[in-house]
Amino acid sequence: MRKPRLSGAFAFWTTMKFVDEALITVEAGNGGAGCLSFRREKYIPKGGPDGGDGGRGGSVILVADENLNTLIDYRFQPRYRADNGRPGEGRNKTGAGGRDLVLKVPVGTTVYNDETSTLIGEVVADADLMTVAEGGRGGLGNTRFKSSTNRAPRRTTLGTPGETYGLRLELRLLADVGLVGLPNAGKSTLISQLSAAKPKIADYPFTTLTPQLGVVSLAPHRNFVIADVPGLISGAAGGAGLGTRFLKHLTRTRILLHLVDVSLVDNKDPVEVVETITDELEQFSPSLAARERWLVLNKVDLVDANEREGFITALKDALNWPHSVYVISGVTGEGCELLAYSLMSRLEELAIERREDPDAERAERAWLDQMAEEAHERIAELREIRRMQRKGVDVDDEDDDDGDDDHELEVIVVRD
Ligand SMILES: Nc1nc2c(ncn2[C@@H]2O[C@H](COP(=O)(O)OP(=O)(O)OP(=O)(O)O)[C@@H](O)[C@H]2O)c(=O)[nH]1
Ligand SMILES: [Mg+2]
Repeated sequence: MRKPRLSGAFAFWTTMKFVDEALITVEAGNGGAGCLSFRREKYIPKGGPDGGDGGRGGSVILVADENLNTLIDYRFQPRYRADNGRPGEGRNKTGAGGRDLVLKVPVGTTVYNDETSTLIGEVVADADLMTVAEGGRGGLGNTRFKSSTNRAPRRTTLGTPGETYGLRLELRLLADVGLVGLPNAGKSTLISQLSAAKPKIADYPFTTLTPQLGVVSLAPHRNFVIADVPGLISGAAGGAGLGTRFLKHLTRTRILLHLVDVSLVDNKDPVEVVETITDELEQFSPSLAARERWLVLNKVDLVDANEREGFITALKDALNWPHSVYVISGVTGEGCELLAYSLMSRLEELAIERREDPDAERAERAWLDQMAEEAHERIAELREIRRMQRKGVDVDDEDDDDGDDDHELEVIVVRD
């Protein structure tokens, strides 16, 4: 097969540490105090009140920046504070407002309140803004309290404190296509066949320990991002193997590719294998399991050439799959080009649908939100199970002692 070539924009690659989670504290500025002051002017012995209001405290605002693809900086500096508002002054001068603190985050960053674990929001497009801590209001100067009965009020108020929150920032890899399958199904081999990504490939399970991204570039402006995540095994939803926590990276994809090893070298029945993965996806997030998922029957080079046609036809009949089914060999490249172009066309079709039909766009957004929510809940549940297990409390779920969601991910990122 002719390997899809990388176009200019994607020709430059680099590998870097990719952090997909960060805990930060954000503190908005306090409002400035109101001022107590009276006019003191020549020839006016008893001037009225002229204390101005305090200025607003600065807010902490997140802004999406498409040039960023990591939250790593937030690991090094976890605390952020916006300026306080200045106090009011005489001559009815309002105090200067505190400057807002604007923090750049990658597009796709989701923000949670870390204490309550509630979703605050997400920045989805370049330059999207989200206020995460509101600055305090300025206090009132004594001018405000002037009335017909009190011409010389000495009352003022303090500004209100700025909001302070502990936030958990999460970044999902933004890929259009996500790969799922058992360990050894050939996911990494396929991504290396289709893109410039060079993931580790080996003949043992769990070669891939962290998600990897590759860009499949067919022509200028015709490219998509494909995500390779660690393999799933039976019981993954309960934490077996590497568990399902990496699946959250697939909750932003449009199409899932489900790779199935059809070589039968390990004596696994492909139909059962497909069911295993479907079950695990369903337990993790029913709406992720219901996503458009193409079956990719892989390692077809290992099937005897004479029996191949009959074998594949029988297998397709047995699977009775509702979406597309492709037959490939990630190693020889057979069928890979057709798969890549079909994915591209389908992604373009879906994009046009979303652009032209507001209902389709709304439905897709709702679906993405639902997947993100289910994933978040399931991961929180698993975290809780692990916490209980560490405390020695007996829980029904499968043992899962990998314990650490906090690792760094190694991915290949794209620089223009
Ligand atoms: N003959 C043949 N071997 C393949 C094919 N695709 C993958 N393999 C082999 O299968 C083994 C596993 O491939 P990987 O790409 O590492 O599989 P994976 O799904 O990424 O596995 P994990 O990362 O462990 O989940 C390697 O030895 C590959 O060389 C194929 O199409 N034909
Ligand atoms: Mg792999």
